[in-house]
Amino acid sequence: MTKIVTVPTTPFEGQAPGTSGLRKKVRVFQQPNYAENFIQSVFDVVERPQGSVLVIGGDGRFHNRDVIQQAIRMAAANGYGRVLVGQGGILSTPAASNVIRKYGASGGLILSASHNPGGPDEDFGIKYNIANGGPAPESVTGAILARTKEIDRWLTVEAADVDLDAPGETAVGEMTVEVIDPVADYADLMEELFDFDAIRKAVSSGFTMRFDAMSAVTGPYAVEILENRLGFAAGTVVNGTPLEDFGGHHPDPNLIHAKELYDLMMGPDAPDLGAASDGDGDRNLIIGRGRFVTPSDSLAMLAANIEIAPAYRGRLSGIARSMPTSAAADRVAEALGVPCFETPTGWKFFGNLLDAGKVTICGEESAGTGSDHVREKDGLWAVLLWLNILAVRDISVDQLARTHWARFGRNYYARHDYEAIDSEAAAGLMRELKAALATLPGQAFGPLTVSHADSFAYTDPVDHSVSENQGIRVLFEDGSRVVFRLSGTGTQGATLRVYLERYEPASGQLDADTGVMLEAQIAAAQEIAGITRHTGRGAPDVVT
Ligand code: VG1
Ligand code: CO
Repeated sequence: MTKIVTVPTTPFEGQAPGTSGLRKKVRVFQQPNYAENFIQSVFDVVERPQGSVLVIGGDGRFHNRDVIQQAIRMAAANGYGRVLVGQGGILSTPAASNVIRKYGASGGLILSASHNPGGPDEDFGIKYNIANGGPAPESVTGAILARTKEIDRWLTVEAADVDLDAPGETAVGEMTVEVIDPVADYADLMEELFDFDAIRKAVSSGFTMRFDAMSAVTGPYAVEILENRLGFAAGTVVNGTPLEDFGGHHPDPNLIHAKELYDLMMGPDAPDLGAASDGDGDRNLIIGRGRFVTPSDSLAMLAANIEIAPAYRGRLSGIARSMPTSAAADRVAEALGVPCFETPTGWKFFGNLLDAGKVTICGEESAGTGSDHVREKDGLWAVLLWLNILAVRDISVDQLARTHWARFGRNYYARHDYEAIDSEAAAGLMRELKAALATLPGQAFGPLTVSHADSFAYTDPVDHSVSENQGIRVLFEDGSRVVFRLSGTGTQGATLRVYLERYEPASGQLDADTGVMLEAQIAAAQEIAGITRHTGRGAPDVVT
């Protein structure tokens, strides 16, 4: 029954699966054998007993259903016993992580390009998660990449498409495919973690919110949890129907792409809380009435208050943040007497720490926050934790932020992205920067003097694996810093990310303008890296 497709002349011309799996234009994925070779490479290298369970789901973007049908036939030919697939081909990234863990799957394929736009001319992506529910670690993605370079055949069975909209079981070859409710398990998990009664009470006393699902995957989850289970008014969730092209927008919950939400929250008709999530549901944006909370601050504020939520009471073991994320969380860890870990960018680096119980909450500056409840960052989880804290403390987002800064001080923070720049120019910039590292300490850039500069390398505290070249850090004597990194998730040219940070103690200016506070760091970054000289760009495309 197994059919072998040989592809001797079209070896996989992929890139290293980056921070989050493989991302390319849809047209690239539509080439004959392209997605198949990648999926087969995964099946060839990942550990799994014969007859294993595989989870498949995606964010509903264009091309989702086609790849799911092909992946199902290939799973059958590769000896899987059962595939669990979300109804309609839908599973948010955190929901997929939960399904993998809950049903003891050997892994899962998550089809998404996250916050990248969707549609026939836009982006698609495939990512493999391992049995703990988290993104495959570098040892696995490295093996997948090596396999893609030599693959010469993929296996499939001849079978009709499965009806992805009809819940229930179908046989495909010797394998069983079960179409599952994508929302129920996840919503139940959230109800176990948080004090839904307290939130419901706040809602009935007039607490209001808007959740912008950005026409991406979280719509059905948000409607079920926020409107049906927590009692928020119908219409609280906007853009709640997943669309194949996300309505033509970037499903990226930041101040640029969620501008409408931002404007609402800064205006006279703002509800108490504004929130949004990205294409695949793992990111979150939090805006209070008149108060935007940076993701780095959100991590620190959630960590400081996490024990308010029932499932976390008395069990904050540690905090982890990615290197470019601000050090706001470090101050909370210090005050609470728990360890703080600094990892490279990408959720896969949190997996071992979470599995070993070394940390309970983790986060990234790119709007990702999560905990040990799954092994992915989780957008709605962060929104619910905020809701739980605000409801129990009976406090506004703005008040909470001010109280936090008055205790811990404030880390002013911004990220400047230079998108779709020439790949060679970007590589040249990083190369030059790296070569100059040793000469930087002691040099002055305006009012700032460099105290330390390095290329970030990380040794995993659990398996001792080493990851090098994870970004250039330049620290200044006043404790501020700039960080330079090239994105691993773009699909066009290169994206340079410049991360800027400055700490202001509790006795300092706690309500100043971020752009003004970071002026010296912005100028220093330009001078140190020669951004304009290398890229021809005078200003960043996106500031978050
Ligand atoms: C970006 C973010 C990173 C995040 C990654 C995946 O990576 O900076 O923090 O983990 O996206 O997020 P990069 O390499 O482009 O900077 V998602 O929401 O795409 O799964
Ligand atoms: Co995402």
